[in-house]
Amino acid sequence: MTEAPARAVATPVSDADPFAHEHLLNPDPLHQALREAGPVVRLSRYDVHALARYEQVHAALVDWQHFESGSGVGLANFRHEEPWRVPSLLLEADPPLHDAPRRVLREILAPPALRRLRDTWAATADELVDQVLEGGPEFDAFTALAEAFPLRAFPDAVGLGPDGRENLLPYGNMAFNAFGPRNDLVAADAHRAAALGAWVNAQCAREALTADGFGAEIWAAADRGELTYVQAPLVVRSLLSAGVDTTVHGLAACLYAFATHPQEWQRLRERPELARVAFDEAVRWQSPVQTFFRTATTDVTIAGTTIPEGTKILMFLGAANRDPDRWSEPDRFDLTRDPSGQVGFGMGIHQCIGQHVARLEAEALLTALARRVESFELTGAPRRHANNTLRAWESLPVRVRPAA
Ligand code: OVV
Repeated sequence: MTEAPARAVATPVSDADPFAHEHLLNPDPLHQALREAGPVVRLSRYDVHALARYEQVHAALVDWQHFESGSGVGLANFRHEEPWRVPSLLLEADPPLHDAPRRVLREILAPPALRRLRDTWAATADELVDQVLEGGPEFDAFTALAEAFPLRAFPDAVGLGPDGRENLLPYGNMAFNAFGPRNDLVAADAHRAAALGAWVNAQCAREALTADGFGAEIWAAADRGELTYVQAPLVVRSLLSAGVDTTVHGLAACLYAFATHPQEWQRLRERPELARVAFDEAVRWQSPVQTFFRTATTDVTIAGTTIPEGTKILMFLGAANRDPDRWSEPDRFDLTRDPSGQVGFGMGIHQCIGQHVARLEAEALLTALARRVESFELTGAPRRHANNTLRAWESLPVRVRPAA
């Protein structure tokens, strides 16, 4: 995607702070302004370049040679700043170091390997939905479903022990805040960062994991020589870092979408096999992971703007996923569209490796709900949760009409 800097252009500059609460809680207006400003915008507040159009975000995601991850995928540049934890072998690594961990985890989380979970998770979802509905028609769909279901399904699949699971969501929230600037959101968790980190690291040890989960399979790959024994616990850590909050807010995006689009809910009830497309469309529409950074490995010219070697580029996945040049009526949640190509899971060599796990969770929960819930609606204003990276939720109050 790099080009000769033949026609230098005046790069638009924005002094907006994308990590201010105002924009985190309601990102669409800023996304639109950045898309319209140009293909590359300099963010003066952080002295980084930003991409908000689909074409440039996609191009940067697939060009790992020019846009590296090894210097960190947050604002912090690991060339100059100490990372807050040992860097991830998957997220914060480039080929060739990235290759072995990626290959190992891809096999473990591939659709054929997940088949054994399908019936278990369907039963877990049925049981959860029954329990919630027994409590009456009004509940908070965020806590009762979007948070509760992944917490019942995923930690068991990894093979975590029973104790301390309440640390998973706070740790993920902290990890996703850490990609942003050291603002108030990072400061709010500083007092427990060490304790949460120590708990997560302890769960990555072979002895802490059951013999039949993803964690044990990662350690077995080390036994086969596909990973070192130093790498294995860090790959387990990736599951615990990226695997819970993402699915929680992705499922919340689905529930919010359906609560506000009753015709689409009817469509899903008639054709529950649409559950997976519905999840992908919700991920496009809300983009639970809003942003990631890359670092330029050389001077890179995009649409006439030269981004200097060694500097950070902020990719607005959420803005790309609503770019009107790529999507018709991008602000509409629409089960008849083909959401493939959306960049909510990224694209290229770092594309979300857990996406099949997430889709399976969504399929289980949405089909369980589709059988039992004729319609549902919001009973109050949903509440967002501010996070430097996640488009996150705090509350989704709903009332359901149970199916006959
Ligand atoms: C928070 C996060 C997102 C994606 C990947 C990872 C962490 C990782 O640790 O690999």
